[in-house]
Amino acid sequence: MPPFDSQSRQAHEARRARLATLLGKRPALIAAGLPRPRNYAANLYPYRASSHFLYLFGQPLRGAVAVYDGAAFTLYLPEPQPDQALWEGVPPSFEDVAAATGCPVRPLARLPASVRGRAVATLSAPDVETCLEQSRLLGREIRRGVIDVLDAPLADAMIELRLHHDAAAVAELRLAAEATAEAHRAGMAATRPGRTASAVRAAMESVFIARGMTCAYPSIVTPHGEVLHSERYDHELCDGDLLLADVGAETPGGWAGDVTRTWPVSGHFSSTQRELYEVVLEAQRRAIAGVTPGTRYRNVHLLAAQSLASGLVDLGILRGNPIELAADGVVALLFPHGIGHLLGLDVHDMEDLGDRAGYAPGRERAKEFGLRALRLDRDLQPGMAITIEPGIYLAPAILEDEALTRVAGDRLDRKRLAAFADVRGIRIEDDVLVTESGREVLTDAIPKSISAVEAAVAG
Ligand SMILES: [Mn+2]
Repeated sequence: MPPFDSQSRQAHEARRARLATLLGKRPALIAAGLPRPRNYAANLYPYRASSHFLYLFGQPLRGAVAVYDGAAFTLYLPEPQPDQALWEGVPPSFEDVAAATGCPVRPLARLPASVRGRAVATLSAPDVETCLEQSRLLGREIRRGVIDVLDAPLADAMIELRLHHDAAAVAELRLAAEATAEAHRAGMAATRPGRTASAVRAAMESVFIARGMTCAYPSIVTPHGEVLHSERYDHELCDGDLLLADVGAETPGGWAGDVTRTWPVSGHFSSTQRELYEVVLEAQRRAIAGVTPGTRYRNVHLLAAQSLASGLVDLGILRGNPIELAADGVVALLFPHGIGHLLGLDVHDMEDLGDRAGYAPGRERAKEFGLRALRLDRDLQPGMAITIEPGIYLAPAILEDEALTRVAGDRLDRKRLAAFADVRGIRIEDDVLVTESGREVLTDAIPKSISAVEAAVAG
């Protein structure tokens, strides 16, 4: 069990007290989740407790299950196995866990009796094995990705809590941002023509490992930025390539950073790369300036899309009115994803609860290409953490699709676009905390302007 100070304990006790207030007398079960096997039962993926559990208890207690009985929380833990100390070290005693968390601890075997005959809410896990365990403990079927009527008040209570970050959460996000910043600087400095993307990835992720952290999501480090979630690292980096790195730390407490930078392998942007980079950077600058309490997030997305449109019109790539180009989805052919998402214990925070978390009640995802990839549409409020990540991609998967590109008509100048062929994908992403007066960019320390990026690559 990682060290747990009394301040951290108090922060988690306060979160549980707030959840208890929101739930009232309605009982609930929160599972930390089971370890997941890789290829055979004894070879496991690194254990990651559920974010809801981490939010309330702060400790990745394998297989733990918390029960709120309508008045107080109890933690149920699997009994230590006879040879566990030999293979894994001495497990923390129930007394140790109770002292660290401030919550009474009982053996897991006693849980079913404690909830028998009661309608207990829970949140389904993202993996089937944990859902089956929840089903067994509660005596009703828990289906992956399904929020039953009984479970909805618990889901809504967790969303209400986790949507606005408390001081302890903001401190964790700052830790993640700091490590993420160091990783990006290390990645820039490690970039040279002739190296592979994996070498740059190693330089970046080693920063996390050295800090006892891990990656918040599979790193994207690729000269093929047009493949939005590429997990290939074998490309050799060539003079003239741009390298796109979307890499973020996860703190030992489970909190995420999520940053993208795009830099030239040679250390110098070509003139065409520079022009498109400046368009993305300006869109990001405007979108960040648009982050204020009360602003609807979808409008931040549209602001960025309009800014991209205006830059692309100036370069002769698009023709028309920027507001119409954004509204009609012409910009989406080059910027096919949303401007960002919630950030917290999950890199897409609370995406396990579906659009219930990201979309305000009464708002639904758009159907059209581009806007349908927007993961968040709430009015921004102080304490929310979000990402702002516009991009421009010359993606054959889109541009060669006749049906998708029909909307553009003659408003997309393909001949002019072809002049920018040394750009495949540019994305610039920062983590932003909404404050009372506006915003704070948590990842501001990472080189971003053309001159700062070029200097960082030169080392
Ligand atoms: Mn992101």
